[in-house]
Amino acid sequence: KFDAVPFEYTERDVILYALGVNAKRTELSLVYENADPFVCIPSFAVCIGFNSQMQIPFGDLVPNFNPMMLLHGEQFVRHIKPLPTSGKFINEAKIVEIVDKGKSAVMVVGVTTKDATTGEVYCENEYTNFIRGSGGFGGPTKSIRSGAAVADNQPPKRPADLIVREKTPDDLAALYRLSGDYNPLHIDPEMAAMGGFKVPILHGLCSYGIACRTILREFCGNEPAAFKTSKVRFAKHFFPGETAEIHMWKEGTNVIFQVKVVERNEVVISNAAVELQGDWANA
Ligand code: HDC
Repeated sequence: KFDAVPFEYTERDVILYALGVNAKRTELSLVYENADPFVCIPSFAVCIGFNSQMQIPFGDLVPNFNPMMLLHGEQFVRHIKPLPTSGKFINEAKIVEIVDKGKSAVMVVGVTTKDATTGEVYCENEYTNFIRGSGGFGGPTKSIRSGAAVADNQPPKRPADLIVREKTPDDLAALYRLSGDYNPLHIDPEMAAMGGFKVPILHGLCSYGIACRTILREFCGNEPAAFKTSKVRFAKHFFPGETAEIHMWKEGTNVIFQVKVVERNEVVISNAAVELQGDWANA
């Protein structure tokens, strides 16, 4: 366990996040504070918890740590209460597990977000950091996690129930950084080259946010309380400017989904689902 880290945000941050996950000016509920309703996209939960990871001494916990070799591997969020459009929270971080994958290390950081005044829990994040070149330290080779956080979420055999295409702007990673992940991998060509990429790549959490924004609109009528959990695996990198194609299947209370990059015909998000609750789960 690490120190509790406060996090405060305003309506401006909620709008900036929506624009950072490619919301359009016409999506008034997401980008206009006077809209009725004006809502916070549930996936903003990942931004609230993100900075409490910074206190973790990655270099003391795995060998040969190089921050440019760290990629976001997976994300899980338990959406416990809908996020307000402004608020003051406290984040408590802990290491959930560190798995030794031979060449790489997989470090899962859990963050619980509580209202700063009432102590009520609003969301729980699990950030899976995939650290290339930091494996082989003799740690456990298999995860001990279970449940929705590690669910396989294989798409059914039938064609997707819905496919939405969305071109991303070249500048999307530059904009998404302002929601709190200032990792140079997403803006600095020299740092991206150190990480093995020809140009800076998009934040995994930005492509996750694009998918969550789409599912919120298409399956939940923009009602944030519909989200119960969300989980994704970042299977391949995504370059800003490419076109996301989001394939969605309603299966029971889940929306199983995949994100493909059209230009390279690559699946960049796999093993992914948003679990719905309330009326939206049975719709
Ligand atoms: O899947 C590969 C890949 O490149 N994925 C894309 C990664 C990506 O683009 N992520 C988003 C952008 S990076 C980002 O946003 C960083 C952000 O800024 C983070 C900030 C955090 C800051 C923290 C504070 C300082 C790759 C490279 C991840 C894996 O590919 P391979 O090495 O080829 O792995 P593979 O041989 O297929 O599998 C080996 C074992 O690893 C498991 N695995 C595979 N992909 C995984 C993964 N585990 C977690 N997440 C993934 N994405 C496999 O299951 C396999 O395990 P096992 O041997 O037990 O079966």
